[in-house]
Amino acid sequence: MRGGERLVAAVRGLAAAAVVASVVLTAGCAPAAEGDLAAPDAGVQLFQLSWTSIADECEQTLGPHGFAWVLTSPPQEHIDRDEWWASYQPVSYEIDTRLGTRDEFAEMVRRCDDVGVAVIADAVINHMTGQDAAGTGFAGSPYQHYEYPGLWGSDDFHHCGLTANDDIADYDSREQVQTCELVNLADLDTSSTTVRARIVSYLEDLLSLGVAGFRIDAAKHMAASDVEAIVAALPEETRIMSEVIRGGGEPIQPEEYTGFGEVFEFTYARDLGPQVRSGSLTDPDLSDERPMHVADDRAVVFIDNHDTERGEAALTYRDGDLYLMANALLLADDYGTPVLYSGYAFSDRDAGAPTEADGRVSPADCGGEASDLASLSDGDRTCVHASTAIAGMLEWRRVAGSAPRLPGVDGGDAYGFEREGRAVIAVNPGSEEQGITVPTSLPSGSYCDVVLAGPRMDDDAGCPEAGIVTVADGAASFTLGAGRTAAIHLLARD
Ligand code: ARE
Ligand code: CA
Repeated sequence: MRGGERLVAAVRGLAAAAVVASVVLTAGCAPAAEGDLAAPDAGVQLFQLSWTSIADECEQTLGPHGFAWVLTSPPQEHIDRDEWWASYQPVSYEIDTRLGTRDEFAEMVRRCDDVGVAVIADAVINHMTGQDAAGTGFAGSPYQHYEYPGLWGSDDFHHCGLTANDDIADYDSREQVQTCELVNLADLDTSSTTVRARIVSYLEDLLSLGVAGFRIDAAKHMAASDVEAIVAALPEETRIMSEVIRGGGEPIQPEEYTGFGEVFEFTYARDLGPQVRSGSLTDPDLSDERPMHVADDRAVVFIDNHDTERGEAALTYRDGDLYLMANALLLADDYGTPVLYSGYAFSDRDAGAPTEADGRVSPADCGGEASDLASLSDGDRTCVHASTAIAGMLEWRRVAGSAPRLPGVDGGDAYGFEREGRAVIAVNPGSEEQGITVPTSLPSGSYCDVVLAGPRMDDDAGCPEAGIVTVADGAASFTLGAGRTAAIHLLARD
């Protein structure tokens, strides 16, 4: 039995115990499937966290809280610079970086797998470095812009000849975007079969260490047919998540990359973030086809990532309660596969994670708890993935399972919706306390808010007074302070 199956089996054991309890509570009226719990599906990006620290987080938090996978920062040798983005300038495919050694990487994969958490590695395969001067990589490999001894020579790169310096200047030109250089990064000729074969052997090496799949960095900058040819050479079960930022009016669209894997759907956060910020939430399109979104089973959705948290628009850890609210709504939705983001506080967008004297990123331990987002200093980890509220919502999501999202209701600034017959969420992005009543087919009774109290199914402690939510006459009644999120599910009766 693989780690994931073991975890599901353990969770099913818990679910069975919950069924027994609820049968007593509901005097035998519970539907037969009440205790069914969907397998975990949510992931988390642990940005610039060392391999050993990720392994610790898998055991302490990700496995127990029910994350299915973790996305790491790029594992290949990179340029030797302090900025975080050094990770995105490969020098060789040696697994030796500021985040740890090859052995540490392999050990991380084993430890995460053992607690049911699959590892997805960030694969930077569109390009090598953007350095004009010769240099030496983090693990000691010498390089020049177009020369990587034993790996690549000048002929292995595109020299697009379409712009003055061969850099991408116009995102409306498919040819520029895919064959010129993204911010001066030497662009591999991914149409070449020898280049593809070498990239495949790098990805196979990571698979041999046990990774389950890859984020394909800058996928938009490779023709979909090039990425597809690389993916086709990998085992069929390899999970692929392409980064194709949806650009208004750009010719290259995420849909081109859905034939061979999932894609990060940037529209999701662009829609939800401003709504949460403005305090005026409305339902997304609840049909199977959401406009400007890839199909449900192809979408990886998120509130922020390491790029967007450095931009203007996204909700980030800086938004505190509203950030947690947006992440709770993400986990509550029935569209796509959610990935949370957990990084570190910064005031300089380029600043790397704190490092030791030897240049390796310092160990970081969340101690099983999220940080207080309102009082972080530069370099402090946000530890969002360890939040009680998120743990509660991960449980909520598994209880909601495949139940459809029903139309939401507004109550002043508050908003809420039900996952039919399974779970209800309500949020108050406004600045004053607000009551809201959400219609629901949950049985009447007293429930416990999993955002406040955390997962309930393996917790025998009573619900804190502030977390009790009553369902009566087909409606759940919430009283929500400013910025508060509350969520109840079928298996969290008080
Ligand atoms: C750094 C310096 C540059 C320097 C370069 C070379 O900042 O000034 O020229 O090094 O020395 C990351 C950082 C970059 C960094 C790079 C390499 O963000 O700042 O450059 O690493 O170290 C486009 C791409 C998309 C890409 C974003 C950032 O389409 O793929 O730009 N995202 C991924 C990663 C990044 C990473 C890279 C790719 C490169 O997530 O973290 O860069 O590996 C519209 C378009 C988008 C476009 C966006 C921004 O929205 O639709 O396609 O995204 O504008 O231009
Ligand atoms: Ca390219």
